[in-house]
Amino acid sequence: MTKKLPKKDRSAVKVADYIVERLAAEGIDHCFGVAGDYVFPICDAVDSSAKVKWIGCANELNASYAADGYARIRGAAMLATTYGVGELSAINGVMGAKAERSLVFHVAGMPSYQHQRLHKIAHHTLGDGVFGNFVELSAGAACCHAVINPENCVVEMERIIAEARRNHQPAYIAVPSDYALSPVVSAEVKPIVPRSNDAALQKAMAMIAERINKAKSIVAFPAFTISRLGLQKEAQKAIEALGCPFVTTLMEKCVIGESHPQFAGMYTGAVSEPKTRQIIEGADLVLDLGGVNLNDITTAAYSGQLDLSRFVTVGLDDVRIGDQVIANVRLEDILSELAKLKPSSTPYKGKPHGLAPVNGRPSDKITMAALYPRYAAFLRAGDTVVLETGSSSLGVTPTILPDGVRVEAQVLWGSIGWATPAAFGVALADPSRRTILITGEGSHQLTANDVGAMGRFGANVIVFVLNNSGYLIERALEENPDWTYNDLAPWNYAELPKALGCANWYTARVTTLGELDEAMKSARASKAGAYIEIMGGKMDMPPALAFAHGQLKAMYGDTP
Ligand SMILES: Cc1ncc(C[n+]2csc(CCOP(=O)(O)OP(=O)(O)O)c2C)c(N)n1
Ligand SMILES: [Mg+2]
Repeated sequence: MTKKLPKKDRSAVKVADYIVERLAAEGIDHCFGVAGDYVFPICDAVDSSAKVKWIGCANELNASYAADGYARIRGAAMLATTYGVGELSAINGVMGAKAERSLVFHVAGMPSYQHQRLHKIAHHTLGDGVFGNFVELSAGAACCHAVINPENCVVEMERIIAEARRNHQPAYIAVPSDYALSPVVSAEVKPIVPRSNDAALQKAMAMIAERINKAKSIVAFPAFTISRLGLQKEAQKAIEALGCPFVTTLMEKCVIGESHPQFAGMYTGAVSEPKTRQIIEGADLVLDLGGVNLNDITTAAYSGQLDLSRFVTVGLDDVRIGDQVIANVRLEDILSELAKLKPSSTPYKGKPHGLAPVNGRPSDKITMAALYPRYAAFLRAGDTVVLETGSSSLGVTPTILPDGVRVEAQVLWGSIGWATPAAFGVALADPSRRTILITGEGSHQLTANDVGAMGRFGANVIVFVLNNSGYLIERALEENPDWTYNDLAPWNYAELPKALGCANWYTARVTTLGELDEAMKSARASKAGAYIEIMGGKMDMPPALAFAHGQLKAMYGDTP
């Protein structure tokens, strides 16, 4: 007699639904992606979810950038791609999120387990019956990964989420299409929240306090990770309790309001204001809060002299003082401990950094000297500015901006085209703020098609595209500015929103300051999005770029 098997539980949660619901519980309510047959079960789970909305992008690279932008605001994002062709297109964006510590959950649909087991020759493969070719590649762009099956799904999701949160970097989740439709095998799990070890926290704080007490001069150096983790207020409280000046790099632009009395300016190596440079390079103790990234861009070609032996570096998960590392302490816990300190002396008070005056006559052509102060005058509290790599970011970052403005840029990874979809993701992540995209036209050409997605999903971004007839930053970074590879197809940028289906957007192409001022007013008033093409000079560049032009050997090394 055959044993009677229990009836299949039709009401059991499917793997795909479980993954979507579990990610929704991480505060994610949009999924960026491009559909494809292997990822259909995930797409279906999103489309039928009451919590997560499907946000179709023009391609997977755009979707990965949009997810990065969204994650920067929300703390985490979801990206869905199909096997091979889709996930590989997303790798640059996911890798950028890894470099810049933005938490993107990248879910990729794989061919079914059954086809994998039979080594079928399937589409989107190399035709070799091997199905592990791409997992390693996508996993390389994440800090952890899992190949999901119904048995491991519940446990693996907890492991992945905890590990991604610990590092604040992407996680890769690959799901075979038949498994995605199978019921999950339930397991007892509790979400793992990264926490400090109490003893380690006490030890770290005692060591930091000793350094603080001994130091004659202290400076705080909040890192870009403060914004990624949403710890801006906590960092500000800690810095106020310390009473010391604080300095930022390009990567932390506006992490704390620039009118804060303790703000001592932006550190950009030898091109910093002398006072800023003296404060940080001369400090006995530099309290690096979050792990600042001292790369060629933030240090202006490794110029300046920071003495790393004077640093106390509070990482996301450890504290480093000289050769000593105290593991298992979280940045957020150190910040709240620092906030309890009583400042011993009167707090530092720097001279206020006012906005640069707006200059030029209405009939003047638009120069960079007139453009950047205009951005500062245009921006206001409640704006989130997404800055593209290129001359624009080198023009905006040294400009003092009003309090309440948030800035997002991809300074370290620096993949051009990032900012357009990232602005889309930022806008969806927090519609209560106005998202402003500032990009060069060359970068925009890589990903401009997702201006269509902005229109489709009602992301009312104000887009500024600087049209300076090519790759200005590249012209400036070479001895010869006229190589033809820095030229571009001359698009009619201001016509893009219409062609891409953005209804009721305000659009303009401006060549004079008067036209620019008018366009800025109309863009601000637009209930839908706005798109302004700014005609700039082919070699008109902001001062920071002109400086870099004189530092080519330091940046790239001497010719052998
Ligand atoms: C994906 C990628 N490809 C190439 C580059 C090299 N690159 C850096 S900036 C730049 C040109 C940017 O030009 P544009 O957006 O027009 O800004 P501009 O400097 O002209 O204002 C290029 C090609 C890069 N950073 N990323
Ligand atoms: Mg350009």
